[in-house]
Amino acid sequence: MALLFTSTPDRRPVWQSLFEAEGIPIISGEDAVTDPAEVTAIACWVPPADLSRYSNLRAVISVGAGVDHLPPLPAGVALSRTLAPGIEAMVRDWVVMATLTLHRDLPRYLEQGRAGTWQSHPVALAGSRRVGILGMGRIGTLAALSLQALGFDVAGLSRSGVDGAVPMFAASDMERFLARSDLLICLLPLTPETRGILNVKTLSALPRGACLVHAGRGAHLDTVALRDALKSGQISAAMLDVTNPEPLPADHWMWQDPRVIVTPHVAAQTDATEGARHALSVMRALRDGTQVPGLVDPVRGY
Ligand code: NDP
Ligand code: OXD
Repeated sequence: MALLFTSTPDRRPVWQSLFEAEGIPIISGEDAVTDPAEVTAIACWVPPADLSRYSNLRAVISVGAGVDHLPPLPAGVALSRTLAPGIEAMVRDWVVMATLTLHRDLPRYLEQGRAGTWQSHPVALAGSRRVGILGMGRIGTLAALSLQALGFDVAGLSRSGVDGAVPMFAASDMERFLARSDLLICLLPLTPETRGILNVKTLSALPRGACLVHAGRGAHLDTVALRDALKSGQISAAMLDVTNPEPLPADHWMWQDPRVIVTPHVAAQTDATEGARHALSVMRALRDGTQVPGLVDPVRGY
């Protein structure tokens, strides 16, 4: 029973020492595999192309929170996404930063600053800004609580719409949710249902002049729809951590538009210790026959 670790080499020493301390064998890199039958689980961002050589493989662990980049796994192989408080807190921090950036008109002041223009504009109270969070899972809920503590009028939307920390809408009530979102935050997983969800129809359903904060996945957003919405004034500004494609080409219009701020998918990075701890919990579950933590439902896709 061993874990094959194929993620970034700089994390290997931390993983190695934590696994050694627990007495669970770890193999660093595919080149180091001598007997593929020993591999019980693989921790990776992208798994090895040929999984069929690992005849005793029982789980693949995504070293991130998202799993949309992974191919379908062979039958009987569980998919686990890394559950780590650090990932959730980092994305929460990025979302709070982006929300305040747009709420306090920073793109406009940065543009004015480049022209040497000293000019003030009205400042709205946080409580007058209705924030809507699309995706109220582990990260959406954390972000909602922080934004609520800052005074924003926060609501959330999930597939089920079950009660949460803030007023909730179900996916079937999307229009009503969008109509009350002056600032829309996307924290959805990418699934067949959510691909392209930020499109002409949804952006048009927001109040005029709404802002967009997006840290889900690039393929949620139709960038042509965003460009048109910025042009018409339907959307006033956007801050994005994820794009389609990634990396965003150097000549992409979004880099040039002063109303759009892009960060290069850095809202969160998995801390090596937290990632290794999650993988250890998966290995223990496989050993003890208990529920694998972070188990992804292959039908729902998250
Ligand atoms: P969770 O699985 O905990 O939560 C997902 C949420 O999305 C749930 O509330 C779920 O609803 C909701 N949802 C799923 N499908 C739909 C749908 N069709 N319509 C409406 N709501 C839907 O995920 P996390 O909070 O941990 O992570 C969310 C995403 O954040 C990740 O999948 C990833 O894409 C992104 N992410 C980005 C990072 C970055 O660096 N930019 C870092 C980490 C994550 P329900 O509760 O009813 O199931
Ligand atoms: C993740 C990410 O899914 O980095 O963890 O986006």
